[in-house]
Amino acid sequence: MHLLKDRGFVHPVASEITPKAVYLSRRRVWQGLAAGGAWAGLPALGGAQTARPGKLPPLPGARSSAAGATVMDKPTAYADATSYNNFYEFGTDKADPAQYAGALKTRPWTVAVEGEVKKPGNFDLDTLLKLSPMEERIYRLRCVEGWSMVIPWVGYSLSELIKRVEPTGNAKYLQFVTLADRQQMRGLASGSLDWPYTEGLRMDEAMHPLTLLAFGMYGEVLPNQNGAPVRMVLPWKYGFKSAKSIVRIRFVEKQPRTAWETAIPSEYGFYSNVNPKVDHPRWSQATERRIGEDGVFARKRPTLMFNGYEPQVGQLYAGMDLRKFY
Ligand SMILES: Nc1nc2c(c(=O)[nH]1)N[C@H]1C(S)=C(S)[C@@H](COP(=O)(O)O)O[C@H]1N2
Ligand SMILES: [Mo]
Repeated sequence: MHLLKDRGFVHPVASEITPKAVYLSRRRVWQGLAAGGAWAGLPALGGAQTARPGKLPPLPGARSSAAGATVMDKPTAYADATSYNNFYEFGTDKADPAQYAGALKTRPWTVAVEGEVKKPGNFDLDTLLKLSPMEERIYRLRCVEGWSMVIPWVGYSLSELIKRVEPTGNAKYLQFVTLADRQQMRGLASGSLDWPYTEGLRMDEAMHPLTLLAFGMYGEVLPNQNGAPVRMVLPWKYGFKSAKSIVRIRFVEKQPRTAWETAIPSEYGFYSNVNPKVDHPRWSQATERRIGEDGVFARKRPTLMFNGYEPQVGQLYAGMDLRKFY
């Protein structure tokens, strides 16, 4: 996949970040409201912490008790978080997902859970939504390109799902496979990655309480461009580990291939933990720019080890050479 580099599709350095205006067209808003009926069966959960943008059906969650789940930083504006995205299935420009992800049909939706588990199965979205109480978790998300956001996600720990399918002793890793449908995703026509987009985690990472299976953000269901109807959020890893629009979760014995590692192994590894001391081969990872803090005078923030979640996750990597396992 060297084509990727040659065509300039690979993550560029985000030297200038100018979030575009919100691209949610009137049509998208109406689609969202029309879809509201489908979400009406959800239990009403009180305690939402975030003011709703009023764009999509509500999906509130109670404030999470998971350690490290509440960040004091100010959340990124909804308009920015939903208009500056990486979702290559809809194009490689940051504005493409907001413009084109309206074509994604998020209902009906099924996630196949298979492989080294005693209870494999196809989980439809309604089943997943009711599997565990919804929690709101404010997480930092640091993209490998050098920008970051702070987003109030809604979901629950992936461990809740993992426990229910009862992994066998051979289950050492998880692979996440996301939707690849040419009818709905115009970006698939370009060879920017080997589709479907895949990601992976070691079992202990997948079981960590911070590892979130997310269905919503800002108190509402996920906008399509942010990975509707269900995605991962791994706050201590670079953003590309957080796979969007998941259709399959595979429990496997060997470390699975991932889309970015396959495309450019010299630049993207399996672990991809946020680490200010390990530079990307083409740029430094020591600092980051927070989306929404624009302009020439906007200060760059120092990037924190494990994106600031070191107290929670550092132990997972004790004794590992993080230069080697990047
Ligand atoms: N299926 C899929 N998931 C994906 C991507 C993608 O291109 N396809 N991009 C990743 C990258 S590089 C980032 S930074 C985050 C961005 O998530 P956000 O748009 O919700 O901020 O999604 C990740 N998940
Ligand atoms: Mo990213």
